[in-house]
Amino acid sequence: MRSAVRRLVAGVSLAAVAFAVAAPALADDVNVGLVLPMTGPQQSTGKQEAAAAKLFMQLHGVTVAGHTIHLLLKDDGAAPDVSKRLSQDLIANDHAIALLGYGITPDALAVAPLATEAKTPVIVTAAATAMITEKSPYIARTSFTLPQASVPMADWALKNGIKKVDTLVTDYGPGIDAETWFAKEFQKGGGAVGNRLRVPLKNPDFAPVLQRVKDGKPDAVFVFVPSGFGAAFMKQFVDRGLAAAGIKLIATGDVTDDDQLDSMGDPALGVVTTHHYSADHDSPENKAFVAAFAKANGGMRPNFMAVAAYDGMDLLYRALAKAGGKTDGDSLMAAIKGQAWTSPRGPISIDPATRDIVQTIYVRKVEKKDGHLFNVEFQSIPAVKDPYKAAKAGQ
Ligand code: VNL
Repeated sequence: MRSAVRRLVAGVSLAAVAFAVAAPALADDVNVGLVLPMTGPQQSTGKQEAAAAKLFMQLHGVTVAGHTIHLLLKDDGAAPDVSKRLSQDLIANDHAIALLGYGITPDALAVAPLATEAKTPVIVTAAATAMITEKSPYIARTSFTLPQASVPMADWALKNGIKKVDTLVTDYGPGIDAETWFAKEFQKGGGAVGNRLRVPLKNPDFAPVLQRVKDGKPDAVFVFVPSGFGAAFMKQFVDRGLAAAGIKLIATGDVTDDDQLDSMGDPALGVVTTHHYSADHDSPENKAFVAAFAKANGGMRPNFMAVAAYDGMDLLYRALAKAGGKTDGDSLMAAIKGQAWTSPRGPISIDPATRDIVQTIYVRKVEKKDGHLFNVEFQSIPAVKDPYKAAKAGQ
């Protein structure tokens, strides 16, 4: 088992070397680590994010503030012990100036103490449990937080005649955040929360919990599953007859993930979700991003993981430029705080107080456009801060 992991990792490291051959060998070459699940159940996140980080460098060059960037891609298979070991290697042996990636929450938590100890900036581009950024002053984030996506879903449900909701989430950090923050907001507005159901992260079986939802007859079920599990969930939702029983599906956009949405077919039509990115987002920045991503990756559609990795690279480049080429952790973190720009997803910034992302959350509905399913945005809530940290700060 261990040697199998090592062999895989060695394979990916070779790919990482090939990644960087275009860069000339200069004295001021710097390494940047990208730690992602390229294998295992979370591999769609790795595939999307690695493609997006690579695209950013293709479009913006490999040189910034006098440094030539070498991106070293490592496969952690989403296992936190492997994440930690690979990150330690990148810091100690490759002298990486920053680490990006971390597909699921336990991976990001495993690297937090290393970031603090080595004063190495970690830009979390996937994991989305709210408290991750509190675990080290050297962590910033370009993905999102589950409270950020879930509170607007509760607000929308309250305004749209939904009175009783069951929640169904994956049983770990982000799922518990989604359940907690949806329920709190929905109840505050007068809504009733029925069953609070959870499925394991590994090999989830949706059938028994969906039966309980069906039996309880709520107006809607609010769902979070991590990226890559949406299609399996949607199939069970339909097979178990929930849609036929008139129970509405509302969710964070992790469920109607652009990586899988088009393969879910007509049962996904009409599903309303809240999230920070849709491949259908109507802006010149996004149209250029989607077209370039598709061109470089055999027609692939970028999802919310891809845009977070693209923006993670953008954040690093911006920080290096602002720090005047300084690569120490304190200079880079100071330059990361307060960065603001227009991403393919819309306007974003890094909250200088929390190092977490502030962004627009969109309400979207699955619709068919030119024969393909998309999350079509129809409402937007600008400049949403992570509600968990905002509440703690008394905001
Ligand atoms: C997490 C959150 C992972 C949301 C996800 O997909 C996601 C996490 C892999 O924090 O573990 O969609």
